[in-house]
Amino acid sequence: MTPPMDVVHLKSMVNATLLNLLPAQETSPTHLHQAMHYALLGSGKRLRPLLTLLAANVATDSRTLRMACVSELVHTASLILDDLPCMDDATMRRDRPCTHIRFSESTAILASTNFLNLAYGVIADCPNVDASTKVAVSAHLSHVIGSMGLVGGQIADLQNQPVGSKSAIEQLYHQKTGCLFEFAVVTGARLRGVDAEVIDALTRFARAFGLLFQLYDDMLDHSTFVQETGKDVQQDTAKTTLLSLYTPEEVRGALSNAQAMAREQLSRAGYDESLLAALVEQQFVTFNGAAQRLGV
Ligand code: GRG
Repeated sequence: MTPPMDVVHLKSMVNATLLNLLPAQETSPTHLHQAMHYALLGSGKRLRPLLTLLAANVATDSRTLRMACVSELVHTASLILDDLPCMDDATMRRDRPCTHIRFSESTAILASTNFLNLAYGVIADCPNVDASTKVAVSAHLSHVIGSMGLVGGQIADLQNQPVGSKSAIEQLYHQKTGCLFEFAVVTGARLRGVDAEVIDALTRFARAFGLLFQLYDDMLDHSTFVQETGKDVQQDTAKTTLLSLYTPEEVRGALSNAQAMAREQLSRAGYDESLLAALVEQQFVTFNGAAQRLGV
């Protein structure tokens, strides 16, 4: 019997696929391709591709691996832009200087643009995926990147206007983080050919998981975590975040409600005993540990 595939092994398959999707560094324009290798192949956790593979029931065929990498290409594009001087003005990302610092701002912007272009190309060229699935995945991705998704979340974040309600900031977190998780899990499920009920449950799961992950990211921004992030901390001290808006009891409540919601929806989607559920539980341990260290 084949032993169950572990997450470390899946991550190495994702890394190999990502490398394969890029033009070689020696291919002209070399400066751009070197910047793309640098930004993409650093120390990322590859959480989004892993979610796709696990939602596809640990499928590791070429089409699932390629589709799983789409979210990582988009995520990397967003990190490059987020770090620019005109945005968060960061210096470190994935344990090394940001792409615009190691290369140049113009190269970083072009590398990011080319990652988005590549993402749509990977979907269009993916073998053994029917045209209707490709259209559905592309339309979903367009929504996730656009003004109701990452771009919209980022502009709201940069404008940093007073956030009126907790639900408004939760919506912002969904746009900045949750919607790409949603894309990742739903894409995995689409490749399995699941029904609308499963897609709906996974969409709700991803909203809860995205909220938890963004809350965790806010915690990492605290100086306590400077050694473990591989990126700049205290970037958000002047911004409204759930941590600044919530009392410690409310943060604990939000963590526990979102975990309960994520578990419930994974179970509704039929993933109770799956490696996806195990990965999610492992993430919860990390989130709760960070909350404990911050004293919330
Ligand atoms: C056009 C794609 C595109 C985006 C434009 C710049 C921008 C709009 C959005 C940025 C949104 C952003 C940076 C959200 C934060 C997401 C987040 C929690 C990042 C950290 O993710 P990890 O911890 O990072 O998974 P690694 O490095 O492990 O992949």
